[in-house]
Amino acid sequence: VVCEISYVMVKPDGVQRGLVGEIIGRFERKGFKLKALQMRKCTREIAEEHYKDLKEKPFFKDLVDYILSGPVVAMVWEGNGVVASARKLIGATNPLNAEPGTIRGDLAIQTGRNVVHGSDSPDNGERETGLWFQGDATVEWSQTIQPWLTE
Ligand code: DAT
Ligand code: MG
Repeated sequence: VVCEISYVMVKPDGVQRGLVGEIIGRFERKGFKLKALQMRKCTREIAEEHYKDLKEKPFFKDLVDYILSGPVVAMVWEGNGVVASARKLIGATNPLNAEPGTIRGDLAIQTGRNVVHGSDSPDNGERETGLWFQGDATVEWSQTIQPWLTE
């Protein structure tokens, strides 16, 4: 039974740069299952709660302002190992250190504009999904290609 989910988000720079399809496509082609998708402008409360572990960092305010600077595309992806795999697909926090082939390695040049977020643990996948998709249930559906993706 699959129960692991990752909260993935195209940040405002990714939306403005027209990278939404490119980023969603990488997770879709990998084979993970899309459970929720919404374009939205978030509130300061949600942005601060999302990044609460970084509250003491000197860049916290700039980070929150950046997340609020335009719409984001919020997603939930499901699959065994999806959290760690999504982090690999996304690449290192500093895009200059991110491997070519990763989203940040291919598409970004600065930590403060690194186009995409992915949860760093299964617990945070649940926490962030609850935060961004409050009340809106994620969608239950069966992916008919599933037997061609997993045994
Ligand atoms: P990640 O997004 O790879 O999980 P993180 O959780 O450590 O990285 O930090 C969240 C975001 O905060 C990151 O995507 C960009 C920003 N950030 C992290 N470290 C930073 C730094 N040293 N200077 C500016 N922004 C930073
Ligand atoms: Mg993080």
